[in-house]
Amino acid sequence: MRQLIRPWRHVFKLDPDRALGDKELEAVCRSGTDAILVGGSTGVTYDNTVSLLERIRPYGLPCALEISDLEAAVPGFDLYMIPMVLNTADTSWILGHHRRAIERFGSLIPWELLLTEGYIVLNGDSSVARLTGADSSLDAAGAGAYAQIADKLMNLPVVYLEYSGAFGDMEIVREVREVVEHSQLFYGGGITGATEARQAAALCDTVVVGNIIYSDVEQALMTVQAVRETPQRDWL
Ligand code: 1GP
Repeated sequence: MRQLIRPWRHVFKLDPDRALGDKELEAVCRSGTDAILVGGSTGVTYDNTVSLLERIRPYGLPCALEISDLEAAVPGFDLYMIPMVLNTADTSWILGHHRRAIERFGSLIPWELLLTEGYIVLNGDSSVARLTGADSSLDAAGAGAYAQIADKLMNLPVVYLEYSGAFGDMEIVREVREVVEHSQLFYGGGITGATEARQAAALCDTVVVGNIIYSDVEQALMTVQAVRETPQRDWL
């Protein structure tokens, strides 16, 4: 599964709990993005996840489910991304929900389709920060330390810098870039057009675009080309 996501430079994240018209969904799926990630912090259910998957499937691009609620573990995705929030004191978001999932689903879990994401939640005003009790007041050294825990101690395939809803501090992102050697570095948060998309793409392996799809799909579509045109710099 690491190989499947390796080439992903641009990903659209779709929230099953938010309405998106057929025309807009088609534009997103035909935009040239590398993959669709389905996920959200609240209101994600089995039924709304199934119905979104059914609408995306005809377009034939890779489709991953980011599991944030056990009730919404829907079969049929290409890949399952399992968040572990590293910067929270609430261990249920690191191990607790994961333990419950394994106790509940046991041998039904398709381990070969799972990838773990080491989440570092950096926007204190976001739903994900409130939900998980994340300590978002980290400076660059703190974020970099968590990133190295994911990259070097835990050997996680993905480090996810999550600024959901607000464009991040690129100095923090840059410092994290410099210390992450093996994990694929995802950035998500507040990308509303080409300019932010380019900045994030220069520093990160994979750029995730969410909210703007729902408020200005044309701007969202511009981010695909912007990411494509941006070379990843050689940071190390
Ligand atoms: C959210 O990282 C993604 O989980 C994308 O963030 O919705 O702010 O684009 P936005």
